[in-house]
Amino acid sequence: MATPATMRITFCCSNTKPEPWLAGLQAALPQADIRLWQPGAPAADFGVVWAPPQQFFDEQTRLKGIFNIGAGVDALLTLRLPPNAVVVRLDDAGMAVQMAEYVCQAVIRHFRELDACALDMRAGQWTFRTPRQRADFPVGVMGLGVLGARVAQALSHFEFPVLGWSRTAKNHPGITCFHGPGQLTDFLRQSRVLVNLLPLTPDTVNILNRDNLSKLHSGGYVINVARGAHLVEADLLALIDSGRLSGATLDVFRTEPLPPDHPFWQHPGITLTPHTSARTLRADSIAQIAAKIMALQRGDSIAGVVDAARGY
Ligand code: NDP
Ligand code: OXD
Repeated sequence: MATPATMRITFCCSNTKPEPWLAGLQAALPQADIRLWQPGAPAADFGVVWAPPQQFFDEQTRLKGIFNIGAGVDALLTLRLPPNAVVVRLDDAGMAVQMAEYVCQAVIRHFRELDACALDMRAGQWTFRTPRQRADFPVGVMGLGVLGARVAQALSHFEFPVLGWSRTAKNHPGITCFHGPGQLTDFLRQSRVLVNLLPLTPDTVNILNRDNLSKLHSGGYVINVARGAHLVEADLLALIDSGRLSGATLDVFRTEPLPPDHPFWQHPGITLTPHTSARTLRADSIAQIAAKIMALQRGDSIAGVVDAARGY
């Protein structure tokens, strides 16, 4: 009887220390041959990747599955991929709760004027501000997927009016749901704080532009935690500087790291973080990827498979 061939897994993740990933994957899949990819490496069955070079896919033409160690696959889908490989994104894997805590803190910090309060205290001033009405701060969440739905739910627990916008129709208790391009204007007009959790696709690039952002309530606030290329940066700056919008919290940028001379660095109305709102958690991600590789080997279906034509 023929011995079943050993499953080969190749790991090719930029800006990622490989050793703990290789050790974790090996512990989770002891029967597999798991190696760091090198040019000329033997053909593998599965790839675990983040921002691999095109050469990786040009050589690894027999991959059955490509596991992206992030939720967003926009960069991956710009590469020529092996035609028969399924592309799998991280499906929460500990990111949803991080995104919920990040967005809730940004909304609450804005709503409660905590930055102004901290500045007053720094200046030795014990001052109170008139409490604002939660009902005056409807929060619109663009994207009601794995992360957006969790964020919308978390915001509703703080009793903000929450609206959501997705590609297909949704029904989430407590969230006013909109969908499709035909309902985008209504969604924006009813939002004061706008949270972006869309994937970056040809349909969503530059969606945070002057025209759309001008539909928010006067004094609107923008929280971009998805991708930098969703936002037309000059439009945001102009709208804040004119007073039409009150500010923004930005975690992602068109160029990362943010260039040293970028106007965002010193802008008093903009709070910045370095693409850190929801980090990939190694142990959770390895457990999810290993379970999915075993499911695929058994011929079972898995969640988180990317539809390349849709772009996410
Ligand atoms: P999902 O694929 O689970 O959800 C995407 C959501 O966007 C879905 O609700 C989808 O609609 C909606 N959508 C897609 N295209 C459109 C469109 N054209 N118009 C309206 N709605 C649209 O993704 P995740 O929630 O897991 O992640 C979202 C993004 O967050 C990632 O793609 C990534 O870019 C970003 N991200 C950022 C991180 C950070 O640290 N800053 C960390 C992790 C992710 P439908 O439900 O109808 O399909
Ligand atoms: C992701 C990210 O897509 O970290 O997971 O941005």
